[in-house]
Amino acid sequence: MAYDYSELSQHIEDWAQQAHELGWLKNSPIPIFTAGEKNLFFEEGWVNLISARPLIVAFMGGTGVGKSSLLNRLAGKPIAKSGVARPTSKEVTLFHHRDVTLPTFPLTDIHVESHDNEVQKNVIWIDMPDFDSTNERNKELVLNCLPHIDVLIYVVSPERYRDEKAWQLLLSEAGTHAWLFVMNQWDIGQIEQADDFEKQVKLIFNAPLIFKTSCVTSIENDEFNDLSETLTSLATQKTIEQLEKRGHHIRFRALQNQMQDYLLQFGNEIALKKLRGHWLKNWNHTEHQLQQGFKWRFQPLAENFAQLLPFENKEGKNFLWDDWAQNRFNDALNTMVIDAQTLNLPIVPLEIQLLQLREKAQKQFNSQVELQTRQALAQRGNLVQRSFLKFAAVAEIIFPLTAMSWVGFQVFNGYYESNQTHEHYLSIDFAIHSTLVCILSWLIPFFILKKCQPSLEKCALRGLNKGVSQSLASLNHEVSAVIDEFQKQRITQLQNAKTLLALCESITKTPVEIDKNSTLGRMLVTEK
Ligand SMILES: Nc1nc2c(ncn2[C@@H]2O[C@H](COP(=O)(O)OP(=O)(O)OP(=O)(O)O)[C@@H](O)[C@H]2O)c(=O)[nH]1
Ligand SMILES: [Mg+2]
Repeated sequence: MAYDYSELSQHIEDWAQQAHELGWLKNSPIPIFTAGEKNLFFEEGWVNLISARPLIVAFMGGTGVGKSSLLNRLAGKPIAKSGVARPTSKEVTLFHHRDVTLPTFPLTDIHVESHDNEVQKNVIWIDMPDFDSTNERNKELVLNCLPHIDVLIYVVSPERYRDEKAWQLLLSEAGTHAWLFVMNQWDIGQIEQADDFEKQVKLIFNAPLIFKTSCVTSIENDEFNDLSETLTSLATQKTIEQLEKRGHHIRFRALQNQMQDYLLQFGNEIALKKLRGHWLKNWNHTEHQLQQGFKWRFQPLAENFAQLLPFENKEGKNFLWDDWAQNRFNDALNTMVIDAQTLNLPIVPLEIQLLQLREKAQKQFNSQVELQTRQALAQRGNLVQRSFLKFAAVAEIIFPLTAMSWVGFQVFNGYYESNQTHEHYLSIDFAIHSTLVCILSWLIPFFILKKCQPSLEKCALRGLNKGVSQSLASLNHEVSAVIDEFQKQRITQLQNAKTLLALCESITKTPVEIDKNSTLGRMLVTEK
């Protein structure tokens, strides 16, 4: 799929931005994403007679090597400040054909001059301030311009061809631009100096194009015209397209490298598995500690319940889960975060989710324990106990009634029989026994009910025990759910990152073909 650099870089930037905000990436997205496609030095839809966009060529190098003098020579008039004061140039001078429509520059310190030389129509020449002076603003100006330049002319003088700062810039930017080299002030140069400079440049470029020029005194072997012709001959649609394609390629590769760095920040599945294992161990210890720490408060709390006193303690705080318990829980969670860090997992998304859990732990724990205790009080005893007690309550009514009915029947029957047989009516023994049967049939179930009914205090104790165990288990469950969510988010982020990386790779896998023996090829560092 053909993909526009700015479109993909925007996707990556958006993705990296949200991933950074959610804590998955340590640093905010690198500036390469925001470099954008828009060139600083010409308007995209400019109206003129030129078919291709102009080639943007800039002089760079240490102070006093003659960059401004070279541009002035090209212009045939002193358009850029040149002099003995160091550094001389503090602004960018832009020299262009009048047909080229220039944009409104976002940068200040840009001085613009135009010409009507048809030969130079397709080239925009730029004189930049020095890169090695003490003036930081100059350096910043150069760095701002760099991404928008096609060809950099590295200017040195016989005296200053080993300039460290300019050389470092060349090293870091070698792969991203096309380069030409100029040894200016050749009127005062020695052949050994030129050879030494060439040797130095060949450390980076296979067959560099080096021109020797003199801007003050005219000399026989001056190569200024060759330099100018080389550049004007390069300002064709084909070269510009090749350079642009290569530029995209390089930037996609930079995006790709950045994405690969990002992927490393997500940790791996094995680390996540280990994190779960560490948490379980850690929690077993904390859970035991918490249970031990709560126990001493069970008895006074159960007594409070038995007397139907309010649930809160004197300070009005909820019972059981106090600062001590919160600190133990926080310690356990902190240990997990440290473990995650040691296992190279991103900790911020984990911390964000754990924060909610830390905040709600007290409320959740206390309300769960309270509910369990209330339920235990409402339904005293276990199922067997409760069924037996129900039976005893029914028996307390049924048994005496049955006994009384039986005694009544015996009394009636005895009276009837004694009338028939004229024998004694019921004996004293019967009266005593039947009274006893009636009393016992009520007394036994009553006694069972009285003795077997669990006390409120006992029920409260049972409820507290059960509530604490259940609430701690549910806290553990919630932490596991946080790890699950963390894993889920990690997979989603990783999938998005891998899709974007695959897009970068699909673009960078075919290198831009430029003949390395051509003029342009000699100006480029071979892509690795
Ligand atoms: N001998 C000799 N002197 C030169 C040549 N080119 C430039 N100069 C002198 O070198 C000095 C510095 O020239 P500039 O063109 O201002 O140098 P620059 O590289 O633009 O310097 P900055 O703007 O400070 O970065 C001036 O005095 C020029 O006259 C040359 O070819 N030969
Ligand atoms: Mg200058």
